[in-house]
Amino acid sequence: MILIGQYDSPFVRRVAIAMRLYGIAFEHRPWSTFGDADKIAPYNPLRRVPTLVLDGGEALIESTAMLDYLDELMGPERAMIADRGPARRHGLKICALGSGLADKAVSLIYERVLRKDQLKLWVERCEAQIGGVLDMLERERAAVATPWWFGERIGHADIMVACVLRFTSEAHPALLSAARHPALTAHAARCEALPPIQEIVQPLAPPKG
Ligand SMILES: N[C@@H](CCC(=O)N[C@@H](CS)C(=O)NCC(=O)O)C(=O)O
Repeated sequence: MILIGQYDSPFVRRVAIAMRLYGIAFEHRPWSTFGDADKIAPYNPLRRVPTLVLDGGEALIESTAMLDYLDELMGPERAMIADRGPARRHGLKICALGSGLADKAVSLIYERVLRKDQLKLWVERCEAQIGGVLDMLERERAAVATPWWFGERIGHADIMVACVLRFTSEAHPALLSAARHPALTAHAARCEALPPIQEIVQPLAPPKG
């Protein structure tokens, strides 16, 4: 399999970390969304990353669809999310909050670096959405007594939240703080201490306007 995209993307990183934790080998093509858009386009006309090219040539888009495929390969015992019921719905909700937060953090960085005059209405909306999700995730994580969000094993929710926390802290440091988000700060530290997660990392390099 070929994973296209750079590890400063929280979406690319969550997929790469899952593949590493599952022990699935892959070729990494660290193409940039803007600089290498023409290389990405034949696989994904959205020119977005991650794009995952399967061994038969089929290209998957959307990180959630990639994890769904990887989970199917692994089977329900090894999958890093419950296979049904309330635990699955809750796991998907935490993942959706994390990936939605990443969407807004990415939008906001594009607004800041690509637009000459930022649109105040959009900046304030993104900041309110980011702040609201961080506060909800903080409450949710603080209420969990187990080492990981859903028990004794790391899961997709843990990884998604860790990836978006790193991205947000690099892209918008004023929006995230240990004082306001202590449980999330501890969560990020626990995840980032794991060797496979430490190895899959890249400092943020936003596009230039
Ligand atoms: N929902 C998508 C989001 C992917 C995404 O937004 N990727 C960003 C990089 S972090 C991208 O490709 N941006 C370029 C663009 O939107 O044109 C997923 O989960 O894979």
